[in-house]
Amino acid sequence: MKKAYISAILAFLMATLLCACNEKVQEGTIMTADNRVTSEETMAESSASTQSEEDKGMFATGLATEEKSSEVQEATEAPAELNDEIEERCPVTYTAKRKDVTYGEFTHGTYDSMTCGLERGYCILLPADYSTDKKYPVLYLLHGIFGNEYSFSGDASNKIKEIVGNMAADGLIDETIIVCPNMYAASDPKQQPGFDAESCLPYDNFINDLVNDLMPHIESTYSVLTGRENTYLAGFSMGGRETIFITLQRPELFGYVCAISAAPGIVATTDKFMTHPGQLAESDVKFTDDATTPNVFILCCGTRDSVVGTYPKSYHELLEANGTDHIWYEITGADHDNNAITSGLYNLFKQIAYDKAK
Ligand code: FER
Repeated sequence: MKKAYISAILAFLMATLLCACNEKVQEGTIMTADNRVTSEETMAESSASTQSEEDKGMFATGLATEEKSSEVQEATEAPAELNDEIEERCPVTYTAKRKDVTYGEFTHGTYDSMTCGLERGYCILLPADYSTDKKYPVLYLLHGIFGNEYSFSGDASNKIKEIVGNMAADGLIDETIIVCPNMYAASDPKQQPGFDAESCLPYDNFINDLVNDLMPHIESTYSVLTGRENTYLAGFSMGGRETIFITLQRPELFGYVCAISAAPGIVATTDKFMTHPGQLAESDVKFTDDATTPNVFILCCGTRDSVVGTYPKSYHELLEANGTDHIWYEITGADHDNNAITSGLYNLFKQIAYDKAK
């Protein structure tokens, strides 16, 4: 009797210990205090349906990076002489809030999508002194998987407002409108994105919504310059994948393009998340011979990207093998995060500045 009692107590103690250990392991591998995913397998293992809203947000706009003080800073670096060299990191002088610059604010709008048969939303960053007396170039900026039109405007650490505002204030680029669409172009409002082929189809349908519905809406609603020279396209991760796809399909529409940390799936492959049927055959990852192509087509990715790994590099290698001009660079030490986003945006605008100054 006494023996059985002692065994029961021992079993209880063991079970309690095991539970505690398990919790520790979960804390250690899934999330750190600042919500960064720390193990590669962790993201792969969590299927779309089990992803929390917080997890999904990380995909849409990148892993959280440490937020430096958001206080107004004096620019510390003098802007360098304009050249066409890629810089891996966006200089602090462009990400910092400057006292003498007024930045634009995001607002929300809607348009009728014939493609989806729905009213759909977008966020738009107008320059601070937006006026119908002027006309502005437009950048369409595409979010990551599980995102929506608020993904970029809701994350102050991507420094979009600062980069575009500071570069315009320095006279490098013209004041530019940035449109952040909802890239999930589903006809059924109840359909949800996820890591399976069918759930990804609405992303591949966005090309139709963008070209036939959103761009005409923006061009008729705001005071914008039209044509490829004044129309730019960029995207992060799933948005980077669709940026490449859209550019290859409609290269005549966009003069300046940047795909940041592009997700797999343009060509057939199986990664840690899912099997991708592929949007294109490998031999079609190129511009057709007679196409009017972008003046600048950038692909970039962090060297430590824990979500898309070397897929962006494989797109670069495929484009190169197929003879399609582009710029490829890596951001040393960057993960699937805002270091890659700020870098891509800065270098896109820098190439625009250089190209237009020529
Ligand atoms: C995938 C890997 C990454 C994928 C999508 C992503 C649809 C997108 C990540 C992101 O947008 O952050 O296999 O398949």
